[in-house]
Amino acid sequence: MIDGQAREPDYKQATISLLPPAQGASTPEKLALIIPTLREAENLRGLLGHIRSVLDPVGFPYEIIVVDDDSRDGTEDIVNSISREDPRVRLLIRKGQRGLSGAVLYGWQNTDASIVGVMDADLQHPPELLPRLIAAIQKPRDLVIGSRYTPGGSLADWNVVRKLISAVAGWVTWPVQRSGLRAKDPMSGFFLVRRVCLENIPFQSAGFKLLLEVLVRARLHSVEEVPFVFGQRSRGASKASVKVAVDYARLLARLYAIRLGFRKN
Ligand SMILES: Nc1nc2c(ncn2[C@@H]2O[C@H](COP(=O)(O)OP(=O)(O)OP(=O)(O)O)[C@@H](O)[C@H]2O)c(=O)[nH]1
Ligand SMILES: [Mg+2]
Repeated sequence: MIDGQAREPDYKQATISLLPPAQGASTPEKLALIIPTLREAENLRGLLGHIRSVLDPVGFPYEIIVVDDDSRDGTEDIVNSISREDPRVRLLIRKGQRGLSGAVLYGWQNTDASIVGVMDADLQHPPELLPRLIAAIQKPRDLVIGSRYTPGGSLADWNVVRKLISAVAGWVTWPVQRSGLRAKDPMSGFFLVRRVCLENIPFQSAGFKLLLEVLVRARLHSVEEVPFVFGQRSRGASKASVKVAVDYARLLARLYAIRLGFRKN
């Protein structure tokens, strides 16, 4: 239990699947960009304005869905005031739950868009990259990743220890990733993917590293990485923790077991 109320998903059990559209229903060619938030009010107003100003000139239909885990820090007022003038900006509040991957999956479940994506709220993911990600997925590609490890990308001013941990956490995914679909930055939290590639696959709702599971398990035929520079968070406190590292180790173990045929899901 966190804050006496909110609950992390049970790692062993909790999975979330995206269902295909009901028979006869369509998935409009549209991007649904999820922004998972936990106490990010001080970053949010600036971020939402910034994303809209970057996406509007692109001319590709989009919606922005903030999935907040009941932060009670003013997030609701900020997003609702923007939603009133622009209904493409929506707020979903999860009560009594925690978890980054689960929040993103919940957002994806609550849209009919053909392309779904995610970016952090703390401005470590530059909105200016979004037009390049959209252009790349329209080539077409199944999955497009904002990448810190492809040439031109970097971790900017991170300290050496954090850079090393990040690099090692990426290297250990190499055997579990699929040949021809490997990404240099499988830990990125900034990516777009075609919804059809995800449908009916049970994804783990605990943890932070949904992209790795998408890379290993989604029905992908093409992956492209677009470089960006990952800076420091703008304001507010980091949500990364020891639990995030433990969940990551569990996810890796599970993906290795699936890859080696010891388990199905
Ligand atoms: N809804 C929801 N969002 C979360 C949760 N945990 C983290 N987030 C959001 O996920 C994004 C990434 O979290 P960060 O704290 O920035 O993690 P990080 O980028 O690895 O760490 P820093 O570099 O220290 O910022 C942010 O937008 C967070 O607000 C959660 O349990 N629920
Ligand atoms: Mg961050």
